[in-house]
Amino acid sequence: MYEKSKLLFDRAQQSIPGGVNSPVRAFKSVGGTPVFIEKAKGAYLYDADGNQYIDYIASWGPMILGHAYEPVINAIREKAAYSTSYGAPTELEIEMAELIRSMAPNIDMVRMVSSGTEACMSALRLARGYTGRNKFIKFEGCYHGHADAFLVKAGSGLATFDIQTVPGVTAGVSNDTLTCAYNDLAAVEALVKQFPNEIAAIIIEPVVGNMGCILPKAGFLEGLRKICDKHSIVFIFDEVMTGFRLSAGGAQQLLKIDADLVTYGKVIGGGMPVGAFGGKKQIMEKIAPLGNVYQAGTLSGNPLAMIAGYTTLQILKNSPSIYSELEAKTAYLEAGLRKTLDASGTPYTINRLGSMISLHFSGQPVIDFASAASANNELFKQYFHAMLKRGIYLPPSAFESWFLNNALSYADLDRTIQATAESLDEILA
Ligand code: HOZ
Repeated sequence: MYEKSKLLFDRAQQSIPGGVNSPVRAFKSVGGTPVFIEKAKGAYLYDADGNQYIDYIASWGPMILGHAYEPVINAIREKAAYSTSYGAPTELEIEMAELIRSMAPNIDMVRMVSSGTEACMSALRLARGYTGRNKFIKFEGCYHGHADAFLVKAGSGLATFDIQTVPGVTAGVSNDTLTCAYNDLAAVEALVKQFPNEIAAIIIEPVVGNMGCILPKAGFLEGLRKICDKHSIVFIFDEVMTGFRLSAGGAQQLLKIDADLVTYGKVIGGGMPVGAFGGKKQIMEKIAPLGNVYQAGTLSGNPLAMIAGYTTLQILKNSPSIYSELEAKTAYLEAGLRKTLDASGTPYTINRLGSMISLHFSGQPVIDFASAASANNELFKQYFHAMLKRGIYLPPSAFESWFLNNALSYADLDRTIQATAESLDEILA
């Protein structure tokens, strides 16, 4: 079933570390051979052996409209005829910035970069440059890309592979990274009291996707907003996963909370390498060439990346029904999974908001990293492989959110629910 993938994986390991260009793709924690993808269309992935899968990772978030979405592909094709990069400004970059501002109105200015990592790294530097302070608070199990400062108690691949400290990240850097449990407002208050006038920023995934999907408790984000206002701390929303996915205005709009700086990635690029950070004018003006907080990029605002992102965002902005369709489909999947899991008698928790959802094999509420980590993740590994065998491609880790795309049909969702029933029967027999 996976013969060609196995050969490709053997070959890949000769010249690519671990055979993959990003660790989360390696299936290392679930075991087995990663399937090598040849093509994708709509809601389906096709591997090198010709197997078809219903896709629940959507490239880890970006492909909200489905794969090879024609208006996006056509726009890229048309743009490519005019060259693939200029390293000089274009009108399209202005249009992109204006479109982002129209969708997230508290963003006065925005700078385009090429990844979510770059966006978060730059936003943190900017917050430090703006406040003249060094320390910042992040939450255990949140992942803000792989810049040094963020690799402390981080989620995603670091949680998956249980990497507690990262060789190469100096103590000097990580000493300025303060951490609290997600949803623990009292712990944040204590840190702010312990380090008066030293904390530049609080950065958070407003809805977490990097330890599975975890929702903020009522009042948690509002409480953080108040702390930031009171202590002149820059409040950064990492909307790399939630941006333009939970609503056209992202988590800010859905949860009705404005951050001071927001970072984007994934959906903003429509499947091309794009990130962005933006926010209040008085902060963004500190960025070079207006200010001295230096940040740059040869491929920032790249025309192919911009047209893919611009076309995707235009569609999302002009078709609000996409969000209600995605909400309805994900709620349908959730209800079907709950029914199936209830019938199996397995303890479980499902967390969901909009089109982000995750299943934890735990009878306890999953509200932070400790509760995500204490789930039966061995069972998740078995479930992952049983589903893969049935043509359902889930994230190969319990520490990742599933992302739905709008090309999924109700028949696909029914197949997924049925595959879950069969998988549980097989595993629990
Ligand atoms: N944020 C993504 C997964 N949690 C990143 C994907 C990757 O690291 O390749």
